Amino acid sequence: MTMQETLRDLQQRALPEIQQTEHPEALEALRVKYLGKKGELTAVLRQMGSLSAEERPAMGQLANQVREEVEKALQSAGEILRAAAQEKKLAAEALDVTLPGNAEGLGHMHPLTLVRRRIEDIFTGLGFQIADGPEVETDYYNFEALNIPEGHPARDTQDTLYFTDSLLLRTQTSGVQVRTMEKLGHDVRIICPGRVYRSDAVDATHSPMFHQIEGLVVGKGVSMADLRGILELFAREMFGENTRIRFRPHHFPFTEPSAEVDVSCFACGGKGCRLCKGEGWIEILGAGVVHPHVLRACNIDPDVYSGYAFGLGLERVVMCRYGIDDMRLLFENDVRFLSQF
Ligand code: 2NM
Repeated sequence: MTMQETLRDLQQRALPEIQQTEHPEALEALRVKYLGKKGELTAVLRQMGSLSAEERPAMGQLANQVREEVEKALQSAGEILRAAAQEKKLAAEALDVTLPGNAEGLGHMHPLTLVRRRIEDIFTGLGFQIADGPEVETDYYNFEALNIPEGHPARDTQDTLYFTDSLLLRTQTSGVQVRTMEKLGHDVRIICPGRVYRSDAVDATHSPMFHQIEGLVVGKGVSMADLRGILELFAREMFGENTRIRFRPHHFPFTEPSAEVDVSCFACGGKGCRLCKGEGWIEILGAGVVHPHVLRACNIDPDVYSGYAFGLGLERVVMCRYGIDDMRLLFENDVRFLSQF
């Protein structure tokens, strides 16, 4: 073959080969094969030295034409391949923006939170402040200041979770009330919602952690009658305006006199039903007039000032209110249960 024929042959093979290429890598391989440093065109150009001075310009021109043709073919094949790849990618990523989205559930309050906030609303509406304090408490604030002396059964390690002899997980929120009386003196109107701990095994009615809301009012002339009035208002707000309350005598070390407080059953109105176990009444609170020893421990003169206090178990109120018969449901966080509230 003459050099001219070799060049034409090169072009004739290269162009269809380039046009049929389907992959960018194959296209690059063809560039190397035909135009690369060790490629076919370079090989032909190396032989130019053997031509005469007259032949050389025409051959040079032809070689340049062939190079241009091959480059143009590579260029346009490249563009076509890139466009096709883009098409394919767009098709694969196609997104119908008119489809409905996947709605994320917003979630809502846990029933314990719902009822706690309801109770907080009722008492703040009656002029109470909300107080809180440490869950790790000293034996002074959890027991001593509350007229529960050493050796009292309530201090038993079987009921109380101790860290050391004098440091424990609070078994009631009363420590917060003692701290508040120490700080504010004889003008106190608070409720203390919070977690409390007892050394109990888990069953349908017990949990080693549960929630209490305690209330405390201290002032001049504060009496059992005021306690009764406030609890009646609370019960009507919480359980309906026809709700009645009743006091039964009881004993607490930190109050004297003390009472357990029942509300008339809000399911049957007092006639007796499954919820109140035929009683017509449901016990939800403990309460009483703050013991003089407790006031004195807080530097409040019991001959001048008096107070009342009460406490309720939040889980119990939630269970009564929603007819839940197993406390474990409140702590297992099963969404199928929780989503009903
Ligand atoms: C209850 C029942 C009766 C109570 C007493 C006090 C304090 F600090 F004033 F002495 N705080 N909470 C109290 C009284 C709590 O829970 C069933």
